[in-house]
Amino acid sequence: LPHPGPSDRFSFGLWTVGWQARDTFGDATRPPLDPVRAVHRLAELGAWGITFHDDDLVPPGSTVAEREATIARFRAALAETGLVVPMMTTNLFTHPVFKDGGFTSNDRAVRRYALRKVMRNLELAAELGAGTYVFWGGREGSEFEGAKDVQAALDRYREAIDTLAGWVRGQGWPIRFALEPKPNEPRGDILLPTVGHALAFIAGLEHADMVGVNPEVGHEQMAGLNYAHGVAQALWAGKLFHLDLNGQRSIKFDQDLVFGHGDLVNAFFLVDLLEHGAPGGGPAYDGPRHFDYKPSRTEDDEGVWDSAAANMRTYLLLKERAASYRADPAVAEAMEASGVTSLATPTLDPGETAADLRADTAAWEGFDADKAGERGYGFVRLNQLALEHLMGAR
Ligand code: GLT
Ligand code: MN
Ligand code: MN
Ligand code: MN
Repeated sequence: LPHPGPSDRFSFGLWTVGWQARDTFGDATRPPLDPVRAVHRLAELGAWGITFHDDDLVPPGSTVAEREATIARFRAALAETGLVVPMMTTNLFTHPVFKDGGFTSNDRAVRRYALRKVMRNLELAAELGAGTYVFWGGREGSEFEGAKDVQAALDRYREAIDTLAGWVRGQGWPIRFALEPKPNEPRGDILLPTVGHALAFIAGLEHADMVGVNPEVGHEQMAGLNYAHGVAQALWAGKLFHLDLNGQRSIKFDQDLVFGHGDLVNAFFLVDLLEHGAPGGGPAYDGPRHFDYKPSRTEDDEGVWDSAAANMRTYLLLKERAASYRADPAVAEAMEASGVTSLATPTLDPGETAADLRADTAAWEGFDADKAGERGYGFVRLNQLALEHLMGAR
């Protein structure tokens, strides 16, 4: 079995292995996890990075001196293990002050407080060298249409991101922003619910070039969407700045299962895309392979670390399976027969205009649509080859 190491660039949120498994119906099933222990255990397992919200590391209510001591102790653990902090983010969802949102709360003073909370943690992100700053707006939304002016909320969302991006740019920090979509939970309906909504929002930002997306497997699948397709569109737009890998089984509450423990076939094609890029030459992904999962509530401490290791093993196994899929001549032949590779050929000839096409009788008058409609595409054969590689039968 493959063993993870720093060159695989696997990272974990402190809130993932540190989740105490408190849910809507039940109390915590695990004791708190010391962030320093998380750093050591993850490093031992072969992870490369650790990510966190401001409040995951520094308990809310800490004095300035306590905050500094906590950060110093954490930094010592990083130095000792070689673990890096590639991404940081802000908790704008736990405290009651954020019950109607942070950047888009109906209360202006709350919006100003939210901005200051982010700025404080961005200063730390710059110090720790985190290149990506994630914005997950879990509380930005509503339960009732009449309770939120969505257009004004989007104005305020844009104002927040523009203000923070301008500030980061002015400071000269090499930090990019990544917006994380989610359709619902904890709010009934969350703003920027999918990758597509987020990409459209980003296009209208003042510093659009430094803002991308952080798509999470489960969040797209909760909306019944195809995660690999969402990631492909983000890559196509040059906006896949970061991602959250986990597992989800169908349209239901956010499960945050181990990567691959949900839709395994979609996970296979996702890893294939991330590692190799699109079959037609579209870009691969070179950022962190970040896991945002929750060790199931049934697991004890040993189960927490087993599940962390499971994420990395599943990724590496899928990477190996995807490489064998791509290297198989039978697959290349099936892709060719299916027209998958020919989709990369432009529909018009070089220099050909709409008027030229209008005059091309072979494209219309001489084209036998009925005959062309008889073509079989062989997609099922191609998919079966993928499954056989995935199952280790080839
Ligand atoms: C929270 C959420 C995740 C986000 C994190 C970043 S926090 O656990 O459910 O999907 O990625 O704020
Ligand atoms: Mn996430
Ligand atoms: Mn989730
Ligand atoms: Mn989550």
